Amino acid sequence: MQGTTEKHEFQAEIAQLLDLVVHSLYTDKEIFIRELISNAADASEKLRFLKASGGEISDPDAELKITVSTDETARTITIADAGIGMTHDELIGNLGTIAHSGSKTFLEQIRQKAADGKVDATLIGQFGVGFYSAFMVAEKVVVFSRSHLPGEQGWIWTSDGRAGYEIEPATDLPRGTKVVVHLKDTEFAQEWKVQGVIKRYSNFVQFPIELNGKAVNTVQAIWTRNKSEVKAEEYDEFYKYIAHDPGAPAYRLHFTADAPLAIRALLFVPAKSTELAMMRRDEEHHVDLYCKKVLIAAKAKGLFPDWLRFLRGVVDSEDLPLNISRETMQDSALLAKLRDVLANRFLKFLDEEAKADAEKYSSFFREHGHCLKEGAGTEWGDRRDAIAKLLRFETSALDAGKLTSLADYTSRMPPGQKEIYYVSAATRESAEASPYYEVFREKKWEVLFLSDARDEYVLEHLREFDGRKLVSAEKADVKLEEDTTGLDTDTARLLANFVKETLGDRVGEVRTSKRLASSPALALNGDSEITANMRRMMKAMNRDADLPPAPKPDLELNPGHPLVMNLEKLRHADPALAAQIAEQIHDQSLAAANLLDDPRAMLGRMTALLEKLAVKK
Ligand code: FE6
Repeated sequence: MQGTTEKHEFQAEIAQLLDLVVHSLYTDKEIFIRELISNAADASEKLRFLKASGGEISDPDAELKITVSTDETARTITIADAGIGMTHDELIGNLGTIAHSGSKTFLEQIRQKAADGKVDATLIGQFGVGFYSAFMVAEKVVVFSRSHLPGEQGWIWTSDGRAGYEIEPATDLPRGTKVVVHLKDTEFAQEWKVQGVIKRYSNFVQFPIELNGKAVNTVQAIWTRNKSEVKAEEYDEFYKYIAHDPGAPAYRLHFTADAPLAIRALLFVPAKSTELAMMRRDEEHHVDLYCKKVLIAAKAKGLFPDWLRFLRGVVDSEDLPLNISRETMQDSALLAKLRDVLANRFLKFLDEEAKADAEKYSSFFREHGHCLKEGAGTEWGDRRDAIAKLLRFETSALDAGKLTSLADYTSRMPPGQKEIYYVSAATRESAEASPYYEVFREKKWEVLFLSDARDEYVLEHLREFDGRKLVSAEKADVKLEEDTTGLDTDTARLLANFVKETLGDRVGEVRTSKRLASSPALALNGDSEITANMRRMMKAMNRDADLPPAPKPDLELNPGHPLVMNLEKLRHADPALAAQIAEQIHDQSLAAANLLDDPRAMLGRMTALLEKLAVKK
């Protein structure tokens, strides 16, 4: 056999990853057992499926069980399965390249955390690279594997996790994979220790697990059991097992249905959003689809709408054909029905949870709300209305950090208020300081503060809630009570004419306002279709070329403001200075509305005005 041994080097990223695994992962070293058993279970699950759907496999009678053996004197732990096994190329491909989409992100994350000194070994399983975790405890790992494909021979893969790996052919291997971990110390070569580790979660593994010849688990799919017979800890352990999440889930929904489809589902919402942590969209789904306990599709796309991609769990339906493929997953009518039932059931569940514990629901929404917003922005009809009820926003009526539903907002509306108002701004502070908010603060009408870029899209898509229009404060036609202390209507009109003449076509219309309290003037986006914030977002995404040019904003003067009242006198006494002040008021209003692109002219003029002021005193 000597001459047939091939030597391979690890790809640079893999070498780095292994280095991090060996030197930075120190807590929870035992998870490597869980990861290797999980790989064995996945491989067995795939084989069971192939068998059930009539595929050709070698050793068709080999029993699908997972055997673990420990040897204290040899200092080894061995995990073997009769799953689909790996070919020569798969053995090389699996560990030789970082083709897996998550691996690069994983590497970045783990590097970052290693620098902060807080690497959690469970990270590794979350990215589907659990096999590497063996190198936390191993001085050498030997993998024996033979693929289920008829005619394939066996292979032996050996590595110390440093120099690279060797691969050589083997004769007489049974179908499946055997991983022999040569340990650095004896801890995981001790039977009682390993037994404790396996016991904790092995009841969720769908295959018998034997440790040194003795059965350790009772195989019964947790989702097929009666709800009243499953303990909360068992659910939590199952969640940790399938989600590779060390923490408990935020929500759990275990339900069965008989009509229109026979369904048993066990769904979880993670307490923490992986999307927020990774700062990127998760393109995968994480719910597995079973038919009578046989896995039909892992991470099944099309089982839930994309905006429910944060869900973890399993769905089992007797009504599905076993041979449903990835393609038919997308367009089968049965799947569409299933997807409908599941999404509606989950929305109903969320609605109940939101009513039962609003605080808890708010923390859920902070983590996963962006997904629901995506749903509200893409769905139509009843589904969209159901999601709209589940949205939460910051609002002027509640303290910072507290969230309201649209239903609670409408219940607080005073009799004269007919619409739901919102202000979009990057922060709550700038929303509160917005000139558009002024009239609402004076009237004590509630305004939603939208700080998430998505919110405005969502509310535009919704258009109304419970029969009430959703209106941007920028476009709202809301007036204050008549004020008799300011300029009279005719004088105010003359002043407005003067300002319009001064500004020329730098401004749209200039008129008197009935909605201002403390600002001298307000710039109003004259665009009836697109809010200023929307325009900024489009610009940020380089999509502003698609938009019609923005019309010049209108200017509304506050006839009761001392500066405006004095300006009226000044335009007779010193027209040049009055013009300068009018220009300054205009620029300041634009700045307050976040519509001023270039502040330089304003700053120059400001300096000139201050100079005059300094001379006078
Ligand atoms: C993980 C070893 C590379 C199968 N069965 C089992 N483990 C599997 C696969 N893995 N990938 C496929 C893995 C190794 C190497 C990857 Br080298 F176990 N048990 Cl089919």
